[in-house]
Amino acid sequence: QHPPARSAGIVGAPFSKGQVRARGQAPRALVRCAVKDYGNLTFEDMSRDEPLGLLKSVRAVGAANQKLSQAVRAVKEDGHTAVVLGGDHSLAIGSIHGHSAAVGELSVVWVDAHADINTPLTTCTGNIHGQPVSYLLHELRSKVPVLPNFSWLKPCVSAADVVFIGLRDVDPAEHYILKMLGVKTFSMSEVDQLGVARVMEETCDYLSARGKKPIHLSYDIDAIDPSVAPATGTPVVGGLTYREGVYITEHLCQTGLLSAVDLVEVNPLRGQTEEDVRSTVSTAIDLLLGCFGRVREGNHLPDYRLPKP
Ligand code: HAR
Ligand code: MN
Ligand code: MN
Ligand code: MN
Repeated sequence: QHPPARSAGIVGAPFSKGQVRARGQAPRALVRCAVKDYGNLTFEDMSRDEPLGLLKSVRAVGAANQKLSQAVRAVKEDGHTAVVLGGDHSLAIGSIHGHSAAVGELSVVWVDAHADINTPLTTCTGNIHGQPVSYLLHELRSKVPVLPNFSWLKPCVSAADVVFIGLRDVDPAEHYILKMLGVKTFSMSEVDQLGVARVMEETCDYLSARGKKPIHLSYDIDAIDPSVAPATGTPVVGGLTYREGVYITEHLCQTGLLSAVDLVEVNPLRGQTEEDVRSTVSTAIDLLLGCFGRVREGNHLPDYRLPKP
């Protein structure tokens, strides 16, 4: 039988070895709507996972993403919109790879304070959550060495099919790469200049000019201002407002092309207070609901009828 038009298939990926700070189990706290729940993936501990140069937890990140890729592919083959609840942003490697394995060429909208496009050779931190985009791009194939537990991964996204929104903490090497590849970016400066409505208009026009491909939204909660979403590993001042953040999801939903969503870097252990955690999680939930058709004017089901007196 065929799943309904806007069903979500949710995969929990409580994986945090793409970064170093304390880890939290965000995923289950986020789940709320009428969905097929594929459960949380479990990731075995790697006993021997020594750093490779600066690179941390390479084998664990590689194995976890291979598993996630298979899970996302299965969700797509069942006909759902895939939702991946992180976990850190390194899991976009498996999520986007699995999505592309199921449906082919993708448009990617990357909403983030960071560009996450360091290569293993340009990273200053060694954290793989700062690198996933470089692993996925055809254009960077020759710049990314083959890493242990990553031999399953083939680049599957073209630089011209990616749009970044919300950038405000970009490393020099990342800036160089973005310029070299001519990647479309809307930093917070452009959000200020154009307004979020025009940013989304231009994002969708730009992507659809290359064909109406399924959209993969990779949403890092740190794109949102830390006054609203503080419980995250690498908060950066000057982010999207709650309203701008939600608008992005509403706009992408109404394209009808939204095919998979990652919601990452929500980390309850990084909140200073209960209220920090609550506002971060509730913002993440509202972003997901926006992806699935909730609009602020209100919603009702098509068969709703007024009660008769
Ligand atoms: N650019 C830095 C690095 O490569 C920081 C990346 C950071 N954090 C994230 N990614 N949350 O979006 O490590
Ligand atoms: Mn990120
Ligand atoms: Mn980020
Ligand atoms: Mn549009």
